[in-house]
Amino acid sequence: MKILPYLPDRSGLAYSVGTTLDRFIKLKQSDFPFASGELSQLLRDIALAAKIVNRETNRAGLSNIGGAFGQVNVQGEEQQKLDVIANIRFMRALSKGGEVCAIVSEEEDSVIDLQNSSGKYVVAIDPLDGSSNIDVNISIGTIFSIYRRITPAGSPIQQEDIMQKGSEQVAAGYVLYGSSTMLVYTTGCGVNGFTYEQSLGEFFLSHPDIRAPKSGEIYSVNEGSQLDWEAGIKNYITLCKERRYSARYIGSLVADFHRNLLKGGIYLYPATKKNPSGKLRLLYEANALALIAEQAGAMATDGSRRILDIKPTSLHQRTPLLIGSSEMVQEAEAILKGEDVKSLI
Ligand code: AHM
Ligand code: MG
Repeated sequence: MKILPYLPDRSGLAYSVGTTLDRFIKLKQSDFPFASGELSQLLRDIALAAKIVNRETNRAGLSNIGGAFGQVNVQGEEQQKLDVIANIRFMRALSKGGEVCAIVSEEEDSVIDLQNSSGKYVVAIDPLDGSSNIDVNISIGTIFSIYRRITPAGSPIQQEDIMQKGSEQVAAGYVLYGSSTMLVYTTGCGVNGFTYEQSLGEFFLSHPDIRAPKSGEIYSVNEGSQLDWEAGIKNYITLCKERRYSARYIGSLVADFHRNLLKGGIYLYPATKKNPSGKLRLLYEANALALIAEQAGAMATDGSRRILDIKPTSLHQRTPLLIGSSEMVQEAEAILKGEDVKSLI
């Protein structure tokens, strides 16, 4: 009898396409010699909640969970039923694990103290972003930021634990519930994307080490607000049109960001007369995507400052956001500052 040894291809085994998220997290953990495994567990908890939210969004049309919930959140926006459901799912997942001591959520007025003072991490989350697209089968997303608390574990949560700059994030990511469902995250060592395989109930590495193109030919902005823009934004968008760039705007930040990250492009949500500080929230929308952008070689700014350098002063603080391919963001920022663009073109 002949016995043949099975010789698996061990080259780059750790991070090869098809690796499960769970295995990837475990392998990555060994990159940090003193890691205790809590962050890894936290990422798994988020992935589990994402699977549940994915299931809810997929069958929303059949289970009477579409439409408005009947309440407005602290920002005066009408909550959708799925916003509320996603919030509950993530709250449960994050509170059960024991790694998290406090949560900031778009759907909650105040910081949620999980009464777990031994938890090392603070999470800021938009459980379901792109509310206006929920009921019409258009891509939506979850955005999350993870911070290590500053005050010692075991003591009560303090403001300084919550109000940290984006540059202090230890991990950040998003889930895109789109034509396929993807989880994209960073722990500060590059960006990796995982596609959800529904029948197996697993996320698999599909986009290892994502690198954003330096430039692109897509601009994403709500042009319906043009009359409310400042001159700088008008000038930049005019330039995009003169160059015959493509306009692509879904109205779901995660989806617009994800496309531009892979294909090259810029997303802008500037200050407008209606929203003088922009619309998007620093803590649980802009910061996470800014970290991912930078880790992938792209950029994020509010028009004059790096997003990750902004010190938050309030929980639901808004910020203008220009994010995407580095050369495009630099050029847009220069135009906003009134610099002579001709020399830049
Ligand atoms: P939301 O958190 O209430 O869903 O709002 C955020 C969304 C982003 O996903 C999207 O890019 C933006 O709001 C769209 O806003 P607008 O309709 O003003 O263009
Ligand atoms: Mg949102």
